[in-house]
Amino acid sequence: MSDQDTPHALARAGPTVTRVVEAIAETAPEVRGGLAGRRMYDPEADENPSGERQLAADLYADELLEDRLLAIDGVGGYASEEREELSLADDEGYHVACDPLDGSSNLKSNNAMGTIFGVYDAALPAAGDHLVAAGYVLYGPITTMALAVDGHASEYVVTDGELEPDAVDLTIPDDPVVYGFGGRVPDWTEDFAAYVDAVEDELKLRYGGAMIADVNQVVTYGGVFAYPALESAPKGKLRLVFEGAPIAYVIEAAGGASSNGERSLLDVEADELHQRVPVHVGSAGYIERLERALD
Ligand code: AHM
Ligand code: MG
Repeated sequence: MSDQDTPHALARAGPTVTRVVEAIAETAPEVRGGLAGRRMYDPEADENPSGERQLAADLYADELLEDRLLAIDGVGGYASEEREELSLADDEGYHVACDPLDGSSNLKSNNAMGTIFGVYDAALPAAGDHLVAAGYVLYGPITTMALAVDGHASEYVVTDGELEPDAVDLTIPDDPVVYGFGGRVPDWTEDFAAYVDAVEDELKLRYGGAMIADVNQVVTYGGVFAYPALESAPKGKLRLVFEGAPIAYVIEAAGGASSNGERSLLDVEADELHQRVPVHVGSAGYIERLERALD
């Protein structure tokens, strides 16, 4: 523990959530180590439930996580972006939602990617107010995990599948620096494009095409990330249960804010497991301005 008065995130977790987080950390080197030979589309695979082609690496990471997480006592279900249905171990217990390889299109160009997870105390689909912990592993030059539990966010280095004990407190800095917005510019709504005009005058662009890596820039330097509603896709691209809500949980614990354009992503109803949602997260002032701009 880095500071006795402010326990880091994992120290705030109960026993089952601790096992979930440790299992994801243990799986991280295997996921990373398995990427090199799995950069191609899986010839056997269909599309994922969102209609996207799956890489061999997407399926590999999904199967590893399902095995490890459902083996934990107290985990009742596993759901992922890569599978249509919830996998059930039991009728009771926490349900864990994962995006096993977020930003996997970056694998071809060898850029950063991540694994996102959310631990819900209700059967999925469930809204973000049922999250008891959430986080992400970032496969960058270093493997790190950002974890939020009980309103507190910490970053760990993952070494040989273990979380290094020296956690760094994650608090979004006061003076925002970076922005990154997804979707094709001509496909943005007029109101969002007007907001971007103002943001571009104030912040510098950092966009790499993997939400985890782009959000981690915002957590580190302050600023705003969005994958907004598009003219061609009014609900955007990202999925609420696997991506939007877990990221919002981390960002809000780090002192930032999240929005679907109207309200916190943690307050958006989850009607379907794979439903999409416009995602805007980052420094609170930028999210307030975004909501005013889209009003
Ligand atoms: P994925 O989970 O299938 O990889 O898709 C999500 C990714 C996000 O990481 C990223 O923000 C977005 O898709 C980028 O989309 P695009 O390549 O269409 O700009
Ligand atoms: Mg993703």
